[in-house]
This record gives sequence, C-alpha cells and structure tokens, in this order.
Amino acid sequence: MVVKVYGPAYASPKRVIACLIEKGIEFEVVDIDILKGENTSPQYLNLQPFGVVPVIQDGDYTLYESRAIMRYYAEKYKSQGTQLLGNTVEERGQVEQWLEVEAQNFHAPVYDLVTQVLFGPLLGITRDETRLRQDEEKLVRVFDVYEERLRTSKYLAGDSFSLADLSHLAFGHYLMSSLKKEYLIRDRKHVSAWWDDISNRPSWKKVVQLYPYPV
Ligand SMILES: N[C@@H](CCC(=O)N[C@@H](CS)C(=O)NCC(=O)O)C(=O)O
Repeated sequence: MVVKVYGPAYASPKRVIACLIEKGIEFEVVDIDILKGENTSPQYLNLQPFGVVPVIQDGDYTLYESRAIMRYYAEKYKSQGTQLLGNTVEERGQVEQWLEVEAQNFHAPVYDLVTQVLFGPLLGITRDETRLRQDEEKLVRVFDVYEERLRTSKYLAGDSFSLADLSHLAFGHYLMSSLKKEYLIRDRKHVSAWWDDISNRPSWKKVVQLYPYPV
C-alpha cells in the first residue's frame, strides 16, 4: 500500500517524508495549499479536524500529528531501512527525551519566527518585535544545551542518527535559509558539525529537492 502524505510543501509534512524515505516506504503526495485555505475545506477537516498538515492515509488507516506518524512508521518497519528508535529500551528513552525537547523547546520559537516573519506578510499577521526577540533568546538557550550534549555525543540521542535528529530538519532548514539565523548553528562548533551531518543525508536532500519550501 502506498502511503499518501498531504501538504508536502510545508515543513511539518517534510518531517514525515524524510522518515518515510529513511525507512524505504513508498509514498505519494497530495498538495494542500494553506495560503489558499485548502487546509480548512470540509473534506480536509474530515481527515485532519485541526486543519493543519500533514495527515497520512495508508489504505483505510488515517493518522495525523507529524511526530506520531514518524513514530508509527519507525516502529512498524523497525527492521527495514534506517533504525530510527535506538536499539535498546534505554536508547529508545533517549530518542523520546530528545524528540520531546525538539517538540517542546525548539519547535515553538522557530514556528513563531516562521509564522510571523515569513508567512506574516502573506497572511496579514502583524509582527510582534518583542515576541520575535524572545523567540530568538529561547533558541540561543536551546542551542547552548545542544552544544553541551553534542560535545560528547555524535547525535542527540547517542551514537546513531535517530528520529530526534531528523525531527529538527524541517524547521532547522528555515533558520539556515529564509530566516537568515545561521549564526545560531554556525557559532556552535558541535551543533554546526551535527547540522552538516544530518542535513547532508540523502533523504533530506531529496525532500528539499522534490518539495521546495513555499517561502
Ligand atoms: N503538531 C502538528 C503541527 C502541524 C503544523 O503546524 N503544520 C503547519 C504547517 S508546517 C500548518 O498546517 N499550518 C496551518 C495553520 O496553522 O493554519 C504536527 O506536527 O503535525
């Protein structure tokens, strides 16, 4: 069964697509244009009641929330493609810890920067300079913690690339491109080497090449 992924142009679906490529799972995409409001059509809300992308359909099975989708496929096809969840229960614990850090600490400030700075002008959202400054300060603290971790560990969850690293690519890409916040990564030796390593994986290069970012 070919997996259908909705909304490939946007960052959160790219998280899922990178995971499917790492696992060698066949997929096809369905374009959803958020700027035209296609994410709020009754048909789409029937699949994803919160009106955000991605959602996947795998035969009769429908699933949303990008990190839940990645966990599902990484578990379901554990022995196929790249092992993304660690090899032991302890390693799995580390993967889950750093996935949570990505979701709870890293994601919110980057998402806000992307929404206000890049999509704001297109969606008529007014910039809140105080909040933008706070977002950047939060990211400085997050990357300081990552620098310490990556000083002694090749990847966030240990010696191997995992979902925890992969989950940073979709929005980390914005920091390194349209947002022009490369300094957050480049000013930190170990974070910088980690970023070069994970963003040069063939899976990620393929995602960016196949599905260009809209902004
Ligand atoms: N927690 C959700 C968030 C998904 C999300 O924020 N998607 C953005 C695109 S990257 C979106 O659809 N935004 C449209 C909107 O908020 O109206 C997930 O990880 O799947």
